[in-house]
Amino acid sequence: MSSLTWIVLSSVLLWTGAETFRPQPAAFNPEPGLKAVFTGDFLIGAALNTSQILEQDSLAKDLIPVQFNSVTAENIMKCEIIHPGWSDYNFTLADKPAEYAEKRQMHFVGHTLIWHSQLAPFIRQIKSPDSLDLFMKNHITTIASRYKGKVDGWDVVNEALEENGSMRKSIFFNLLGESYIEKAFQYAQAAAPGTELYYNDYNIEQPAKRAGAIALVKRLKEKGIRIDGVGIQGHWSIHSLNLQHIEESVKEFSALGVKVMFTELDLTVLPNPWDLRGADVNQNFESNPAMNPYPQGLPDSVNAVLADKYKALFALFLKHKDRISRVTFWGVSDRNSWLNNWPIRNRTNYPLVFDRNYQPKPAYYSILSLKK
Ligand code: 9MR
Repeated sequence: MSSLTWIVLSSVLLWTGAETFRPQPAAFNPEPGLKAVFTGDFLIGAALNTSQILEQDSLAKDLIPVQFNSVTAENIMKCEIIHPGWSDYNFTLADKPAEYAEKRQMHFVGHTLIWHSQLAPFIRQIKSPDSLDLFMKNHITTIASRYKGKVDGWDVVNEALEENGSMRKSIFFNLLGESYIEKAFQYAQAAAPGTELYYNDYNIEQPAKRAGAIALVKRLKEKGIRIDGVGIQGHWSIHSLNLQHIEESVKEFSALGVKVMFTELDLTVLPNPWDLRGADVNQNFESNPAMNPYPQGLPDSVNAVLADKYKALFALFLKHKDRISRVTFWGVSDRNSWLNNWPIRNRTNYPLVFDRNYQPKPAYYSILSLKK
């Protein structure tokens, strides 16, 4: 092929937009990463999706072990995957996060044993308290025993409270009453005595729900049932981050003698549809461009607000580092965040500290700057 033909051919290919000719962004792997910078303060974790756990995502593969020292499986240890039928367990995928963490000697959080959501369909058919109790016992015993010595801490019960602090009317509560929480922790204790046991929920930094979580922890402790930590999920917004509530919660939970951890941290930058509800309940949020204002990229001004909020949050975490054992982000990069699809599908959100190409955002540097 003459050089002229080669030049013409490659120009045509480039002009037609063949992706393969575009250089991929280089992996970003600064040493030290977040985990090293916060060593001695608290663990820095991330929830990993399946392709990250299976190391099919090459940028993530390099970045995760440098930045994080704790992992949580975002979905693949949940009931619907791990326990699809009464006596049917499927560990093919669920074993992978344990292997991932073990290979890298990372702290590993089991998420989650008892949760009303992402349940296998057969559980909805259970009508008697005894059968549901037996399900809980089998489920927790089988799973917690399998990962004994591999899982460092279990989210034993997830999201058992309503916003007003009362018990959520889940299938577990409806059939077993609030004692299902005690049973869950007792079954977990019996199966994995050396593993930390947590209660995990969102919005429990807010006063009413916080009071419900405090009462729940106290009930367990009064009955001599072990609970080691409370996970405040931390799905927050740059528009309404309430540091005072968070600080009060850290103090009040740790005063109960449990570790406090932030287990699912992300900060949405997008408008919240519920704020607009009063105006028009029939509003079609899905097709409303006002609800997805940054499809092409986050303006610098909003990126700066995100960085400021993360900085203030981590400054608070550092202030209470003696009470906080772990801070886990709910995802690694903006590309895979669940917040691109909730509460409205197909939006472009920017809630994490790594962008869609796993490059650090101003928020990443703002967090690191606290330790300089
Ligand atoms: O991030 C998870 C998302 O991929 C799932 O579709 C969703 C299903 O309910 O669960 C998300 O993770 C949730 C976590 O397990 C518990 N706390 C709230 C999280 C965000 O919904």
